[in-house]
Amino acid sequence: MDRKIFLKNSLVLGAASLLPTNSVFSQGLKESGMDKLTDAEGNFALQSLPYSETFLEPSMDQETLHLHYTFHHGDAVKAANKDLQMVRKALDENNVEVVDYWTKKLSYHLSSHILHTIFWTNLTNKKTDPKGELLKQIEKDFGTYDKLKLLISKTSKGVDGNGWGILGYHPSTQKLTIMQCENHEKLTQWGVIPILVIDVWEHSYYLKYRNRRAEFVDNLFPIINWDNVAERFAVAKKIG
Ligand code: MN3
Repeated sequence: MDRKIFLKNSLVLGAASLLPTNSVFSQGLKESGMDKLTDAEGNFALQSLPYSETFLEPSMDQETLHLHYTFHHGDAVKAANKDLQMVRKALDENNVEVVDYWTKKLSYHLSSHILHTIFWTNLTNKKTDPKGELLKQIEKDFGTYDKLKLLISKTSKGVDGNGWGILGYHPSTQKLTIMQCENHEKLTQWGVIPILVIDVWEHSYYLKYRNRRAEFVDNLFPIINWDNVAERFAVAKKIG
């Protein structure tokens, strides 16, 4: 697609109004406790964004959001389907020599799909703050909300190469924990359920912020949807 057509399409998309709040993302979260990652046939599927592409401006510009969602997240979904297919094909053909390669690819692409799906719902265009049970848990595990902010901000800014800053809840220990994820799948703590994820891959910010990752992370804080984080926290606690 040339740039002219891309911009025209983007404007049309950008003009679309905010989708209903009961989008498939939060619907899936509410009904099953899980984000909707697959379609009716069980294939990994990219769901619609829960808002228009201009909704997060100026913190996140429309062009970045369009490219990020459509191509970075979208292509990861396609690739995860292929990876899984290739593992099955290898088993069918009794060719287990290649499963090592496709298993690693699946881990990378499916983790990307999972984290991006959470990421879109973690953002909104108005300021919110943690309250209620979530705030109590934050104070128990980190002291204050400001200390948590400092920790997740520092962790996100400090990722080596591409990756994520993640706040998660660990049902087994009943604690919130901060993780610094490299790529999409490295440095996890098994069993932790991510409730807030911050994408610090260069594709998240390079068009608008260039090399200034720290500025991007700082500008993301005012648009974090703490209501969505609280909803995720409540679901994660039920699982525990
Ligand atoms: Mn990304």
